[in-house]
Amino acid sequence: MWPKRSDELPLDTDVSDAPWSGLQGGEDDREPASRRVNASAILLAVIALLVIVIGALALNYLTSGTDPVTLEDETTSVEGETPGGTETTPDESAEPTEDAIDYPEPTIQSVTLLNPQAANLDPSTVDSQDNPGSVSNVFDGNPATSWSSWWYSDPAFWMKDGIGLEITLAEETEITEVVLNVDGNGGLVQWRDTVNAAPNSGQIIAEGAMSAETLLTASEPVVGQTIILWFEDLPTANSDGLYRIDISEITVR
Ligand SMILES: [Ca+2]
Repeated sequence: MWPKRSDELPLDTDVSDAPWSGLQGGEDDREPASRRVNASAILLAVIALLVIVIGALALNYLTSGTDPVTLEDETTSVEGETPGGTETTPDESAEPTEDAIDYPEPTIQSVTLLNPQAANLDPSTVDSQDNPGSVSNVFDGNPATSWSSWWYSDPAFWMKDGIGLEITLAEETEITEVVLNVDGNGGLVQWRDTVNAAPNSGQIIAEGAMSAETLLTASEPVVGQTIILWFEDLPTANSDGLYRIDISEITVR
């Protein structure tokens, strides 16, 4: 049975192929093969093209797209943010810093007499000339206590150009005004931008004649911790009419 059927099957196939005519059947058999080959080749070509195109696009996108563009964008954006941030940061920090520092109220920590030419007048009295021991009375908060210089026969001193005071604040701050409560009138006091070693040099920040409330106002606020006053001419004391400096209080604003 099986061989017969197997014999019959090829016969049937032969018979079935035979009626379609051998050439046509052969062509029919070849056409699908060639179509299959062509289809597979086309598919392979299309896939290859797709792979190449996608790969090229991916490479272009990855190389040219991400690296420079993204980095440039990042760098430019970072740089753009950084300068902007730094610009805004100092502005923001400057505003808060000014607000944060807010320049504390000037508080006098000490006052020292500066008498650089005392030896010209009398070498033996350099340490006591113009009463340096009572200078602290000018910032004790008590208007009844005061510091007085020696009295001189000439309002322009004698044997020296003047005397000075060094006011040291508790901390650096913004200074706009120095107020001297003087028991006298006239003379000349200068607020100088200098150091205690050379109190009669440097730029003059403010100057004026003395009175009960002598105001030395800077044209622009000065940031610092030290104030140098230089008395170039003596006022006339109210108490006895002598050429002498008599200061009860100094206030720094
Ligand atoms: Ca006083």
